[in-house]
Amino acid sequence: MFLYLEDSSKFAFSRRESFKEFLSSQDGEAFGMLGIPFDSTATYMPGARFGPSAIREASYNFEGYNLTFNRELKAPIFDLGDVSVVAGDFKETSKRIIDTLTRLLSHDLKPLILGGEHTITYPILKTIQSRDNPTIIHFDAHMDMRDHYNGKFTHATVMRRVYELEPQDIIMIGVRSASREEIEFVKEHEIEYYTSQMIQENIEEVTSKLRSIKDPVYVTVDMDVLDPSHAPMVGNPTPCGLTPFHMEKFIETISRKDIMGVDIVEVTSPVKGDQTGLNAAKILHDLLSLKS
Ligand SMILES: [Mn+2]
Repeated sequence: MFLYLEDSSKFAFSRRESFKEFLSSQDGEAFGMLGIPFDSTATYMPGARFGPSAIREASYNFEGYNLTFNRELKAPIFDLGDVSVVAGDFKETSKRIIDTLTRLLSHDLKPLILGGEHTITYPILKTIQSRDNPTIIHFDAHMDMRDHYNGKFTHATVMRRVYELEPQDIIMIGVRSASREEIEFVKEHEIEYYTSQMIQENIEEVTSKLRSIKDPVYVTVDMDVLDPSHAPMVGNPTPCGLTPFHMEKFIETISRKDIMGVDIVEVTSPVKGDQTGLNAAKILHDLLSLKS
C-alpha cells in the first residue's frame, strides 16, 4: 500500500478506495461519475471528446473547503472513468451508455456525467426515465428542439428527442438562440423557457420558479449557457450569456431538490487551464459542496 498518491485521471474529489469498498461504506446519497467523450455531430467547434479530461484536470484547482457556501466538500463520489464510445456511431454508443448507466443506477448511485456532445443526454434520460420521472432543468443557449438537423439524433435535436420520452416537465434556462420552428414548438407545447436577458433583469423570478418545480429533477448543462467570455471552448459559443455568479445562484437553488442526475456537456477545451473546463468543474464543485 502506497500513501499520498493521487490519480489525476479521476475527478479531484473522487474517493480513492476500490469501487467495492466505496459501495460498502455508503448508506446515504452517493454519486457515480462517468465521462462520455462522444464527439460526432458538431457543426461548428468540434472537440467535445476532450470534455471529460478537461473537467477532471480543472477539478484539481479547487479546494476542499468551499468558501462561497461555507461547506467542506464531503459528498461521497466515485469516478468510474469513461464509457468507451464509438465515434460516428451514435446507436452503438447509446447502447453502451444505457448498459453502463443501468449498472451504475443498480448500485443506487446518482450519475454525474461529463460530456461529450449534448446528444448523449438522450440515452442518459432514456435510462433514467424508465426508473424515475424527473423534471428536466435544461441550461443552454439553445433550445435543441429541432425535429431534424443533419439527422434525427444530433446536438441540435437532442431536447426534442428527450421531449418525446414524455418527462414530467422541461424548463429551459439561459436560452438566447432558436429557430422559428423551435419557438413555435415550445409555445404550442407550453414548455417554459427563460432567456438570458430575462435572467439578467430578474434572476429572482427564475430561482423562485425553480424552487416550485416538482421533484425529482434531472439537470443538463450545456456549457454554452455561460457567456463566451467565461466559456469560450464549447461547440457553439453564443454571446450575451450567463455569468458564473448566475450559475452559483441556480446551483444553490437546485441543490435543495432531489437530484436524479446531472450532465455537463459540450466542453471542447483541448488545453489545460482553459476557463471553460474550470467553470464546468466549478459547477460540480459547488453542487457537491452543497450536497455535503
Ligand atoms: Mn447549446
